[in-house]
Amino acid sequence: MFDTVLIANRGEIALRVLRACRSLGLKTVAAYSEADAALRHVSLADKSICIGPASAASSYLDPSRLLLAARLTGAGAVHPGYGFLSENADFAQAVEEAGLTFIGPSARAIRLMGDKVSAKKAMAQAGIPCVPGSEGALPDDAAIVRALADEVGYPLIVKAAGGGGGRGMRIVRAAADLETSVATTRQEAGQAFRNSQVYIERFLEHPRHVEIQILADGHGNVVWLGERDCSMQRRHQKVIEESPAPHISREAIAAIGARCADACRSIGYTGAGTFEFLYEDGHFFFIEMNTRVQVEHPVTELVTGVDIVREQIRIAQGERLTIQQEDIRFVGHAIECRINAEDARNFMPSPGTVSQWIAPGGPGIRVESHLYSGYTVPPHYDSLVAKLLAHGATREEAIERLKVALAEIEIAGIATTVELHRKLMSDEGFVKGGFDIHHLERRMDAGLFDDEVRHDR
Ligand code: MV4
Repeated sequence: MFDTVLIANRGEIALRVLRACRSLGLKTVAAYSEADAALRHVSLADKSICIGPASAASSYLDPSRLLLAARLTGAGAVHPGYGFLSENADFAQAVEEAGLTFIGPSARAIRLMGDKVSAKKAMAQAGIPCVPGSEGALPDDAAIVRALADEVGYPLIVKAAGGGGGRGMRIVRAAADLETSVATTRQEAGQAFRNSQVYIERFLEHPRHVEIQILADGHGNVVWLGERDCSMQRRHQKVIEESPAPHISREAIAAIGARCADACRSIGYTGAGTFEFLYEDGHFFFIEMNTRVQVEHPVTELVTGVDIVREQIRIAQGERLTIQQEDIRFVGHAIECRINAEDARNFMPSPGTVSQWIAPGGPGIRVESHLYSGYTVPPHYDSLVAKLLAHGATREEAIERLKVALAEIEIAGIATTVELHRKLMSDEGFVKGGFDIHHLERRMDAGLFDDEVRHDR
């Protein structure tokens, strides 16, 4: 079994993985790009190795460089974090074929879920409720497509089998637009994903995004760890996540959670996983499964007390889950604010040197960040620089704690989304809870930042 883990990622998640490794007595190797030598986890790791230039394509996205780094440093396992190669089935397979352990599901499971058509088929088969749709990829025959679309009804959404996370989709509101929309989505999908297969679903107009976290070991043990409401998003980028999802009954969550756990057992899934659902009018509709650890996993850690990254690594070691479903108690309410190095008004990236970083603290506060005073945020990668979480006995207490923390947090030298979060903590829709996936964009269009706009004039 492995005693050294290669961390094939950067930023806050690399630090999170390093901490989990240390808690298990494992050694770590930081594989970093030329732009990332100053990262916190690179200094903390037992070994570090530069894998290439700043460009992700020739560093964090290059399987051969990561495998070479593992070989040169004696690492026996690879943790991919999120993004980059975390959901690349070929990479997971290459890691296994090199005699190393991929800390994640099998390449087969990643491949199954990476193709959204096969994922939906497998889940429908396993008893998971899905958005009504074409039940498979669309054929080439225009008349058959027209008939399928009439059956599904309008508005509908055309999605690429190789897409996901908001990439490669197109809404169709009338039959007259069907043929061109399908053709264009197909064409774009062929270019972007080298897979021109597309499928259709009924388009839900005002859903919430509610996801279920699961953990599965290699001994047939599977637990569901409750849900996260990720409806507060803009341009498919989540901004705030929370658990429990406001105004959804615990019975409904327990029912869908148990179904997700059963589905994992039936397909032989192992590792951490997230079932993404759209929730509308009291019903859950499966859309995708994520086969990686997610940015927002600490929300679930706060309400369950389970260390998800530690469990991921233990599962990869062949160990059993440390918890059973009966042991899991959902305590209080947790909310995460994603803090990005961006101008909150237009979400333009704002890389640069952080002249001052002062992390907030206090009861129920958790901060996940690689920042330190003097650190320079490079322009080459995702702009997430910190996650601020609060846990409270109630949702109201979690919001109060976030307000206190957001008032004292200091990130000087770069623009961040801290001010957006300060405003959102007092936004009527957010405070009520249960808003849909379009709320934030609606709210920003309606002038959430009007004060600043006036100052600018
Ligand atoms: C949908 C939908 C409405 N109806 N599918 C966007 C991200 C990707 N995971 C799937 N997405 C959507 N699929 C049907 N049948 C609306 C969205 C959607 C969305 C979903 C979750 C979070 C934010 C979103 C923002 C816009 C659209």
